[in-house]
Amino acid sequence: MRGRFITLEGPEGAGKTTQIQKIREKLRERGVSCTVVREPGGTRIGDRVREILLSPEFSNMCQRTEILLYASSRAQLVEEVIRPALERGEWVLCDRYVDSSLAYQGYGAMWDLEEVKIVNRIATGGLVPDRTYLLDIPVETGRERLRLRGKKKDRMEMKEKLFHERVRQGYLTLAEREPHRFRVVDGTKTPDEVHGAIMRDLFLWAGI
Ligand code: T5A
Repeated sequence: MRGRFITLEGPEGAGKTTQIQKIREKLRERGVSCTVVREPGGTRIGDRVREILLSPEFSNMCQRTEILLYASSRAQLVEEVIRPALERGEWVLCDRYVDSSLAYQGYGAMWDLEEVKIVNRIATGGLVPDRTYLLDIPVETGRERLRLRGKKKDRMEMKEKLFHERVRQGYLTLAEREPHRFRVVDGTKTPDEVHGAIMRDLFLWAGI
């Protein structure tokens, strides 16, 4: 039986990485084997593309290049990791996927949403997640978390606050349009509370 494809989405510092680790542990306890990946990256080619995409050195990157680079990293990840894992019957937990391109390049950078969708349909061969958790937090909360973490800002994090506000609203719009796939979770709660909310839904949905 084909595995299940779960994605986590959200603005900067929403807690996706933190939650994915917790979900993996909980699923392991239930005997479900998982492959965990993150975007951009997750393959040798994708990791190189990630360096280009996030380096502040390339502040002059044009919008088409950005859309295509995110999609190319994704194409490699789907082909090399995600599809094979699903075909082996594993669950795949993916930290960002096509919805990130729709939210950031579509809503954030205000590129034509249909064009972003077309490019990504080509990149993924039409592979859509079975379930998507949107961790919703205010832009300022996410920024504060990243500031406390103390890592240098990457090219995307350096974008203006208004850009990130559009990303957040864009995500909420995407979730509204596909209520059967998306679950919106309040990302401002403690990590354990967020985890509890995700697992309650996930167990119910998956019937395990
Ligand atoms: N991008 C990506 C696009 O523009 N288009 C695309 O198609 C794709 C795929 C990726 C960048 O690329 C953009 C989006 C991004 O700007 P990244 O470094 O992978 O760059 O960035 P993020 O995915 O945003 O990862 P972050 O690490 O910044 O955020 P996470 O994973 O959401 O958050 P996490 O778990 O690392 O937590 C951040 C901090 O907050 C704390 C953690 O301990 C950590 O210090 N934290 C909490 N604190 C309080 N309460 C909670 N509930 C907390 N949860 C976590």
